[in-house]
Amino acid sequence: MPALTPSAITTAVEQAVSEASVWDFHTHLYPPAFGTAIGRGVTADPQGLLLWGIDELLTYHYLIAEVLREAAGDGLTAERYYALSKTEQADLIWRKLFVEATPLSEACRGVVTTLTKLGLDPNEATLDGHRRWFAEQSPEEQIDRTLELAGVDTVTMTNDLFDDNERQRWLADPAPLRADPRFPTVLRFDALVTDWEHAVPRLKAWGYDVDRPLSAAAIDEVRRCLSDWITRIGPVYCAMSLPPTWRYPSDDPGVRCLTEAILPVCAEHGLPLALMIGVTRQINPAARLAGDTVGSADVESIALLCRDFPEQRFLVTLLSLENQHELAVTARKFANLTPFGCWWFLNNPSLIEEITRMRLELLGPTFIPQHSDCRVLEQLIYKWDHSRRVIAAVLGDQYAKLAAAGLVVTDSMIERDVQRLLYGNVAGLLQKDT
Ligand code: REL
Ligand code: ZN
Repeated sequence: MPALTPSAITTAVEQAVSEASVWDFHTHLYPPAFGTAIGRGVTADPQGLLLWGIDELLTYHYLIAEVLREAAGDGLTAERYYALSKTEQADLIWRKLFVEATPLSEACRGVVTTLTKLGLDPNEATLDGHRRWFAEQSPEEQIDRTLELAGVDTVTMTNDLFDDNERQRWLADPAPLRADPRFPTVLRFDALVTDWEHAVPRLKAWGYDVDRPLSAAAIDEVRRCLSDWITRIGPVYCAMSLPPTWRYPSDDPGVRCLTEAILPVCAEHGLPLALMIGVTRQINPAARLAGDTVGSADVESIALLCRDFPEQRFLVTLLSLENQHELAVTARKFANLTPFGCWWFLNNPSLIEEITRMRLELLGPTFIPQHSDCRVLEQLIYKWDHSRRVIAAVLGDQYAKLAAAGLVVTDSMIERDVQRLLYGNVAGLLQKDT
């Protein structure tokens, strides 16, 4: 293949990145079998887990945090906001953040990108027309349309053992919940490691004979619980999020649960473990989901865990910007550690650019640049559109530097790398065909 010129490199990278299929490594999205509240032909399930449509897009917790700031001068408080109906909440957010103010933030711009790509006008003064359009779509066709527009092939779910609503659905009938191969499952169980005291009564109520001091018999019961759920939901990996205060090693029952129950079960089933570290939950409880914040994690704890469990594959994302360099360097030391995504407060173009550049320079193509963390289906459209542009710019610069250094940069080289970064690295780690 002929060497590409500098301007041909830019075009080739932009095209390859915009056209590549994505495996989204971490989302909070679900297929319609988990229930949904709206849509043509739907039996409305108000507790349904599939969130989609204009009201959900606007009441995303990122935008709730923003309207609470924007409208604080009008006397809006979290209590007053949550006392409104969902329709009223969405109307308020539209008016305050999109009509009376310019939607300058990344989360606001995301709504603009999403509506435009769906063929809807983001300049409307009210939401009536948008609501009518969404009500006419069936969830199935909206999933197909959204995945097509976003260029996303696979949407990894988060299936939380401690979520009563979701657990009941799995206990009732698991088959339809794991029937759509576009939505692989993930077993998530934060409380086992972050809140053992509260996990104990829950596990007991589910028929697992555990105790607070975590006796050897209780460890066996935690293992039995995890194995039962792995059999029931068939996850592609296990996952947990941890606070910035999390440390390893430690005598803490949560850490013992990790090393004596979770990691042995992951090993037995050949499952990777994802650690999402750096979230302090509910710093502002009144704001509910919008009330979580960020803190710096202890990267040495991750290094020691990777050292002590060399056969275990760890996928790690950290919430604070300050941790990113140390994480990338730690990944150079431990081949069983893969950094993934620019999580939550880092999912902004300026930060994605800095982090992706750093990871590429330190790790080459051996990381997962992004995951969407979407909670609302159509967010896939903007999150991947915005991230792809940044990833293409960073990659393009790196190829240009390589070409200037004397390497023959070709189309097939670019296509191979882009495929790895957006799909193949995830598929390889989860041991699926690429
Ligand atoms: O999976 C998590 O723990 C977090 O990503 C979520 O709790 C968070 O609310 C999410 O919406 C962030 O993007
Ligand atoms: Zn998440």
